[in-house]
Amino acid sequence: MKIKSLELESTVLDYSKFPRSGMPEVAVSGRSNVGKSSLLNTLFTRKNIARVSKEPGKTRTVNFFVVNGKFYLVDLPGYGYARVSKVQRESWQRVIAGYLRHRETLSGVVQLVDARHDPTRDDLMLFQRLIDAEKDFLIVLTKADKLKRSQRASQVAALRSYFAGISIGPAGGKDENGEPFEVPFVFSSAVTGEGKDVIWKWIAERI
Ligand SMILES: Nc1nc2c(ncn2[C@@H]2O[C@H](COP(=O)(O)OP(=O)(O)O)[C@@H](O)[C@H]2O)c(=O)[nH]1
Ligand SMILES: [Mg+2]
Repeated sequence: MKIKSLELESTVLDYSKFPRSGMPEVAVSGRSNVGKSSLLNTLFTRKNIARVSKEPGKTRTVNFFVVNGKFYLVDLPGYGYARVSKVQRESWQRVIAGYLRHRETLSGVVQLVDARHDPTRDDLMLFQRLIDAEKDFLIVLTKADKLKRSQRASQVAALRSYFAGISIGPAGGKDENGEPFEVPFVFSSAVTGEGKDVIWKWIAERI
């Protein structure tokens, strides 16, 4: 996708203040420090559109970027930051659950997982919520530049085991019945730019 214009339309905390323009949106979600800001900068080919932070867990707002005047790319707050209290964690879970369930204009979620680690408990809870809400999602395995080929394969195997009974495979590929995978994934790197085109293609297909 060619980015002709990009505008941060609003920064909101509260679901009731989410934009009501009716434009379709794709959200980007992941735990703190997963590389979300770096990925957004890569997607937008700009340095520091989304702040790359050494202090995870600070951003609690939801940022609505209008892309090409046509759709929103929604930057959700990072979750799972260790120093966040149980109450804050649960409040975040509630906001996200409500958002996934009730936001009609939400047509897909780009869900980031650190490729070097197993999904966290919060990641798994989010997968479940996405499946329950019947939202399309793309799993983006971040920081892939830090992985060897063999590590990639075992990461994919681990992911498969979490989605028993659900077809999962590389974004753009087909399952044994010739259908697109129910849960597509892609490796990405903010260092090499890997994954960028696949992610944009997936987004473009949802809006
Ligand atoms: N090697 C490598 N490091 C990355 C990548 N993406 C992010 N990082 C680093 O991971 C840390 C957290 O990144 P950031 O984008 O702020 O994560 P966020 O909290 O999810 O927004 C920073 O030190 C980044 O430089 C990547 O693709 N490869
Ligand atoms: Mg960030």
